[in-house]
Amino acid sequence: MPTGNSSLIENLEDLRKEVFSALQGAGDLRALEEVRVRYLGKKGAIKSLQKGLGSLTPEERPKVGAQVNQLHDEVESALESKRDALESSALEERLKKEQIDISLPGREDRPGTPHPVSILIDEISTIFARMGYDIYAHREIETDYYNFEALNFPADHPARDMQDTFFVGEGLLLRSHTSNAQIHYMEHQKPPFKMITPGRCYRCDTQDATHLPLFHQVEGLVVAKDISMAHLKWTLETFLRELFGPKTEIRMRPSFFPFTEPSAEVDVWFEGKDGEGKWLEMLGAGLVDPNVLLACQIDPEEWSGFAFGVGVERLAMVRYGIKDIRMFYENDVRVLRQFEGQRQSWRR
Ligand code: FA5
Repeated sequence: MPTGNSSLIENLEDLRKEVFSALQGAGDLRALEEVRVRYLGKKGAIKSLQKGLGSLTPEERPKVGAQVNQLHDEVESALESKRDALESSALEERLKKEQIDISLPGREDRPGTPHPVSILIDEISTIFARMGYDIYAHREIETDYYNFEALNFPADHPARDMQDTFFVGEGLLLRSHTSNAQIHYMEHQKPPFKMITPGRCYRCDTQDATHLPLFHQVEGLVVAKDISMAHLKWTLETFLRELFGPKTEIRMRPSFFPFTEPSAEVDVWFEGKDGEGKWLEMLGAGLVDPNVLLACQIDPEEWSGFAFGVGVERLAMVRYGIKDIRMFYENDVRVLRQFEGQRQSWRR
């Protein structure tokens, strides 16, 4: 700290020049902050000058003190304007970098679409609801009783081998068909009634082009007076014609299910684009076995019924021309997006 008045004033002049050239040289906010700390900080040059004023004579002190304070204020306001200038140029640069190209086309907002199997279940439900059917749903984790026994599959009967089952312990299994819902429904409803029950089924089947371990069925059940195979055939024909068009032909072949007697497999005639046609198996059906009615406290002397179970993915394959059933669950959006808008245009 210089002692004499004149040398201190000279020092102040040098310091002023030094500070202002440092301010000019500060190219960004960080450099500016360094300048502030160096000259105005607690241990900065101007602050030390202010602290040193005490060693001056009482005559010198007010004059020199006023000059030091003036320098302090000048530097402070110069720092502030420099900070403003640097901040606005930094902002400008950022805006330039982040500029939005408003001529680019916007990103398309694509909210997903229903899965084709859901679309089909919806359509099937609509068709049957129009015919006065109740739409019913029941559980997928089931007891042996509802999946087999009440449906007239006695324990150890070879008919159980027709459905490779996932057992999940404690007498429970994943239902292998939607027929379990027939029993639940009949335990609570008095005939006459008509119902369908769509839902997931599980079988320990090896996956291939027509089989999945998880698939969907729609089960139908009608119990009333004097129900015959003619009612069943008319119902299935009406349903399949609604779904595939009015010229659709079906045929029934004798088959076997423990819970229907007689039983039938139902095929649909499909003509390919090349004009060649073939029968495709779509579902199982038959007249409800009297033992099933008895298991649900319904008198088979008074009531009779028909039932059917159709595979939804198999219907969807034909409907959408998909050759491999696994494509429905690979979740390739290029496949699934083809069904956008199908809900509105499904009827031929
Ligand atoms: C049954 O499941 C019987 N419960 C159907 C039934 C109901 C008959 C009421 C009589 C009265 P089936 O095992 O054939 O039958 O299966 C019926 C349909 O489910 C088949 O025609 C097929 O379309 C579909 N399906 C069966 N297994 C699979 C599988 N692993 N993957 C995809 N679809 C399948």
